[in-house]
Amino acid sequence: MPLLPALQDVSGPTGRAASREAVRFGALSLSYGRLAAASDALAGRVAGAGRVAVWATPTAETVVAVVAALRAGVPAVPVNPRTGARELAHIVADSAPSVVLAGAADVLPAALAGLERLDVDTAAAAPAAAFPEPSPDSPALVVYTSGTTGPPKGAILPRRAIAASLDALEDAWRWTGDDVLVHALPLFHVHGLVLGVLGPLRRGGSVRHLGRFSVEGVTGELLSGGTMLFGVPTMYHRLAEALADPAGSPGLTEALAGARLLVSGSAALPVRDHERIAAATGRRVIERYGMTETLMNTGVRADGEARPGTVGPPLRGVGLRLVEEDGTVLEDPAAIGEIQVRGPNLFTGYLNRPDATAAALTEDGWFRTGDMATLDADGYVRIVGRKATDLIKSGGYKIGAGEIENALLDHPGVREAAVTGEPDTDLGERIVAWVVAAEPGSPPSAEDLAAHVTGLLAPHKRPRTVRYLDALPRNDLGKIMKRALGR
Ligand code: MCA
Ligand code: AMP
Repeated sequence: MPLLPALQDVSGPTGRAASREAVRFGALSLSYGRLAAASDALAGRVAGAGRVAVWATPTAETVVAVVAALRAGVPAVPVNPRTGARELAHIVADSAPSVVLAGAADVLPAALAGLERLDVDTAAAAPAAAFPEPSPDSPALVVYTSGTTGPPKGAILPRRAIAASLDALEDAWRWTGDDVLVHALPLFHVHGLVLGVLGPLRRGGSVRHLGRFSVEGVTGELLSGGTMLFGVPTMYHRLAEALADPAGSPGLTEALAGARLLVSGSAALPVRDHERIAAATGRRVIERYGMTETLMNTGVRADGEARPGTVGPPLRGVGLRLVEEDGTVLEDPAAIGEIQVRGPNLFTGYLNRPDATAAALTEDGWFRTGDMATLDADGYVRIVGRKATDLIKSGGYKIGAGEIENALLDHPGVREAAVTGEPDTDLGERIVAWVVAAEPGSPPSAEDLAAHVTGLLAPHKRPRTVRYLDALPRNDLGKIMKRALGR
């Protein structure tokens, strides 16, 4: 089966009728026929390119660009349009795209100026070209994801992983072409792009993207035909807050109560928000657990029990085990161990990083997630923490403390810096920078440091709190003792 069967043959027996809506962004709606035509027209132009960068704004242009690359069998590298100069330079140098795909009105930064630019036209008509389906093992996407230290790594996702993971979700959630997915997730990560766009397109269903998250937007789309909502816990927290103030959000209770599935992922959904939404709407949010490198590993089934604090059992085809520090597989499911996963949903490796790929996988192909968990008696996975304290999840984004520390140290007013995550009711974790100023009498302001990090890396990596110290706590070997920083 091709990766996107509904686009292969828009009017044939396997495809949806050409006039059926595929994607909607605000007032712009693309039918399957239009999406197939626009993406095939672009596919003809990118065919043969080594890799293409996609300027991944939350727009229909991004969908056309990614689908075109998939049709042409050219790996796409989705780029956060808010990426700062240093991170963008790294992504461009590392992934070496030959072309960048962007909307005609998009202004691209200097780091992309050396690439051929192709403007995406959502109204383009395709020449009648047939694209052979590429091999399942060929790379479809390269998605950049942060580690504890160093710049982000490009996870190579083959077509088979995307197909396997989306089909496992079809099985778990009874996801069909009749579903209308609503979300407001960014289109440069797995959650928003693979689950949130390729998911509906693989099923022949539709997606309505809000452009940016708002309680009113979610309410409106769910009340006008949306059947499923995907979001990160920060979004569900904001919905729970709005529910607590019914006068301020008319229709929200009915909207959430009427949805077929409310799904949360990318970080742990606080039990309190889960319970608040359940109490107000009678609906329980279900959680699924995944990673950029593994796509989806576990998920509560549509007909399963949405137990707060758990991410459900392994999805179809996914092997999951808990291991001790020394690699011993745990026999006692109630004991805490690191989650390892294996299956067709896995990436093939990090681009240009055989060292990191080898470190992430065991000899027999299990991926070391770094997530710590226990198992309930019926196999439900309960994530209890992370191995690395230097990884922060803020708003559902994974952020490495090391990359922020390096950026802070490049500020002339900073002599020493350490970054930690602190609990935050809205973001899950909040980035906190601990700074020793070069001139203690005139330290750089918190706003200045946030703008500095935003300019080099990305806005979601900026410190939300800055604390000034005379010296960082260090052990006898000179290593910063982050635990002494109040983590
Ligand atoms: C703020 N802004 C700035 C600055 N400060 N811009 C420039 N310079 C600055 N110094 C802008 C932001 O870009 C944004 O603009 C607005 O101000 C608010 O920013 P921020 O405070 O960061 O937004 P927020 O309110 O904290 O956002 C919450 C959020 C967001 C909407 C929940 O965190 C989000 O979209 N999270 C989703 C993360 C995600 O998809 N993760 C998936 C990866 P504007 O408002 O215009 O944008 S995990 C994954 O894929 C795995 C497989 C999985 O399991 O899912
Ligand atoms: P990323 O590298 O951005 O793909 O983030 C993957 C990480 O997000 C995982 O390793 C987990 O730590 C976390 N994660 C994703 N989904 C969940 C969930 N439902 N509950 C808890 N953590 C999650």
